[in-house]
Amino acid sequence: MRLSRYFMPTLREAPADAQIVSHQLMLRAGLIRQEAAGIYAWLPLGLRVLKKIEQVVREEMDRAGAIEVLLPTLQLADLWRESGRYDDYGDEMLRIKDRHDRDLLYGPTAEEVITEIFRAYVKSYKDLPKNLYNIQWKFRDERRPRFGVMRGREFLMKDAYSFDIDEAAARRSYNRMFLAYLNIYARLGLKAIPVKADPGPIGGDLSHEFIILADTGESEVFAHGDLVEMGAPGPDIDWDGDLEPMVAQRARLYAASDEMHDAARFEAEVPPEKRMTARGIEVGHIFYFGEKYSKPMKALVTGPDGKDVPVHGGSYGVGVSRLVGGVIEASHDEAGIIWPDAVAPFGAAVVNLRPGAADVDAVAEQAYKALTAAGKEPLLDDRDDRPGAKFASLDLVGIPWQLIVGPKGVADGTVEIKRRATGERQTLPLDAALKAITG
Ligand code: 5CA
Repeated sequence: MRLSRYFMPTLREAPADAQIVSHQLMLRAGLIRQEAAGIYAWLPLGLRVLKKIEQVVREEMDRAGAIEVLLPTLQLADLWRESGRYDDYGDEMLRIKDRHDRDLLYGPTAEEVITEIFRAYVKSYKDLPKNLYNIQWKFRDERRPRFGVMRGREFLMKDAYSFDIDEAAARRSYNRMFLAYLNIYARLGLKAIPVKADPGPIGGDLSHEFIILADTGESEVFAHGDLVEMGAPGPDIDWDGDLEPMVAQRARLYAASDEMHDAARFEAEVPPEKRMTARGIEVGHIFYFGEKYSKPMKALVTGPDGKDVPVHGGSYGVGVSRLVGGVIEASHDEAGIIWPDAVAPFGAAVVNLRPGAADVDAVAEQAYKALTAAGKEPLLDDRDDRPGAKFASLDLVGIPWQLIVGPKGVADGTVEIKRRATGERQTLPLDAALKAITG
């Protein structure tokens, strides 16, 4: 992408109402624009990051055996009347009438829709387990939308739904998601801890939130320090094998958010030097709720004994758009965003310090082509601007590498590279510079 033809509207200052650093930086770097309270347009750079995060989530879901679908944003109120949640959900639900006076709603989650699909097709235990997921916009008419994409009204969620013959099988599905979630956050460069949680309006009796540590987080967490150190299991575990030991190893360590915290247990179970109290951001939430939806909605399957039983369900959410803010909270400095390579909107920027000078243009073009061919998705900064302004905007938007081409270097046969995360600079011949960036 040539920056002179691109749309990257950066701002010198963040609007005064942006309270936390990720919100400020998302506005300044031109990732999003607020269109209404809690409702954002995703500008080109923000969209690229959102898509990258979405893709990481997709790959880890697929790896863990979940199957992607795309559900509608608008749902029939009648389905929610069947489950009994239509009246319970309250003011957070955006209710809509169509021209036939039918009640619709903008989905805040999709347990009912997916249960309706499941019951239409799946009739036998032999077709289980199944786990269907979608990455789709949701709407919750939050009382206090704030912190930008962290608590929006319209937001992008990955929601997966598992179906199993009994509780033991459902537990295996739950475990797959539990570990897949740890892998997702690790790939995004985040430290996430699973915390026992209150199932709230989703219902059920087994639930974990995944919380990334950040001072600006809305949740307070109390946890055993080892949980932070333990990290993710990695992609190469046997997803069809017994995952219980890996989950139990983590779940047995004390971790609770404020509403579930038990100070006496915390002190009894965690030695003083391991007691961690921190603020964090909830970036995922998983639930096992058994027959809560299948029973009222009659999603029955025939078991091995020929009897029909309600299927056992779980649901698993990741806040995809919230994660854009979460990654920034975890990775920035005073100059701006520092994207981890895995989610950077562009892998590198080729900075042409003298656009229009034929020899400089030629080297910049050559670097740009080579990085494109290597799959680095480079940005070519061919803007007619002061070098200082170019560097400042590229630092602000957080491109992981800058490859700087100027007249002096071109005369000497060298370019300069700069790593955004460390600020480290090196002057090298072009080939060596390209090698350093492409690894
Ligand atoms: N049906 C279940 C799982 S699919 C569910 O809706 N769970 S949830 O309510 O916990 O939402 C899942 C994730 O979506 C949360 O962990 C959070 O990361 C994200 N999320 C929830 N509300 C918002 C919001 N208002 N703005 C941004 N992200 C949100």
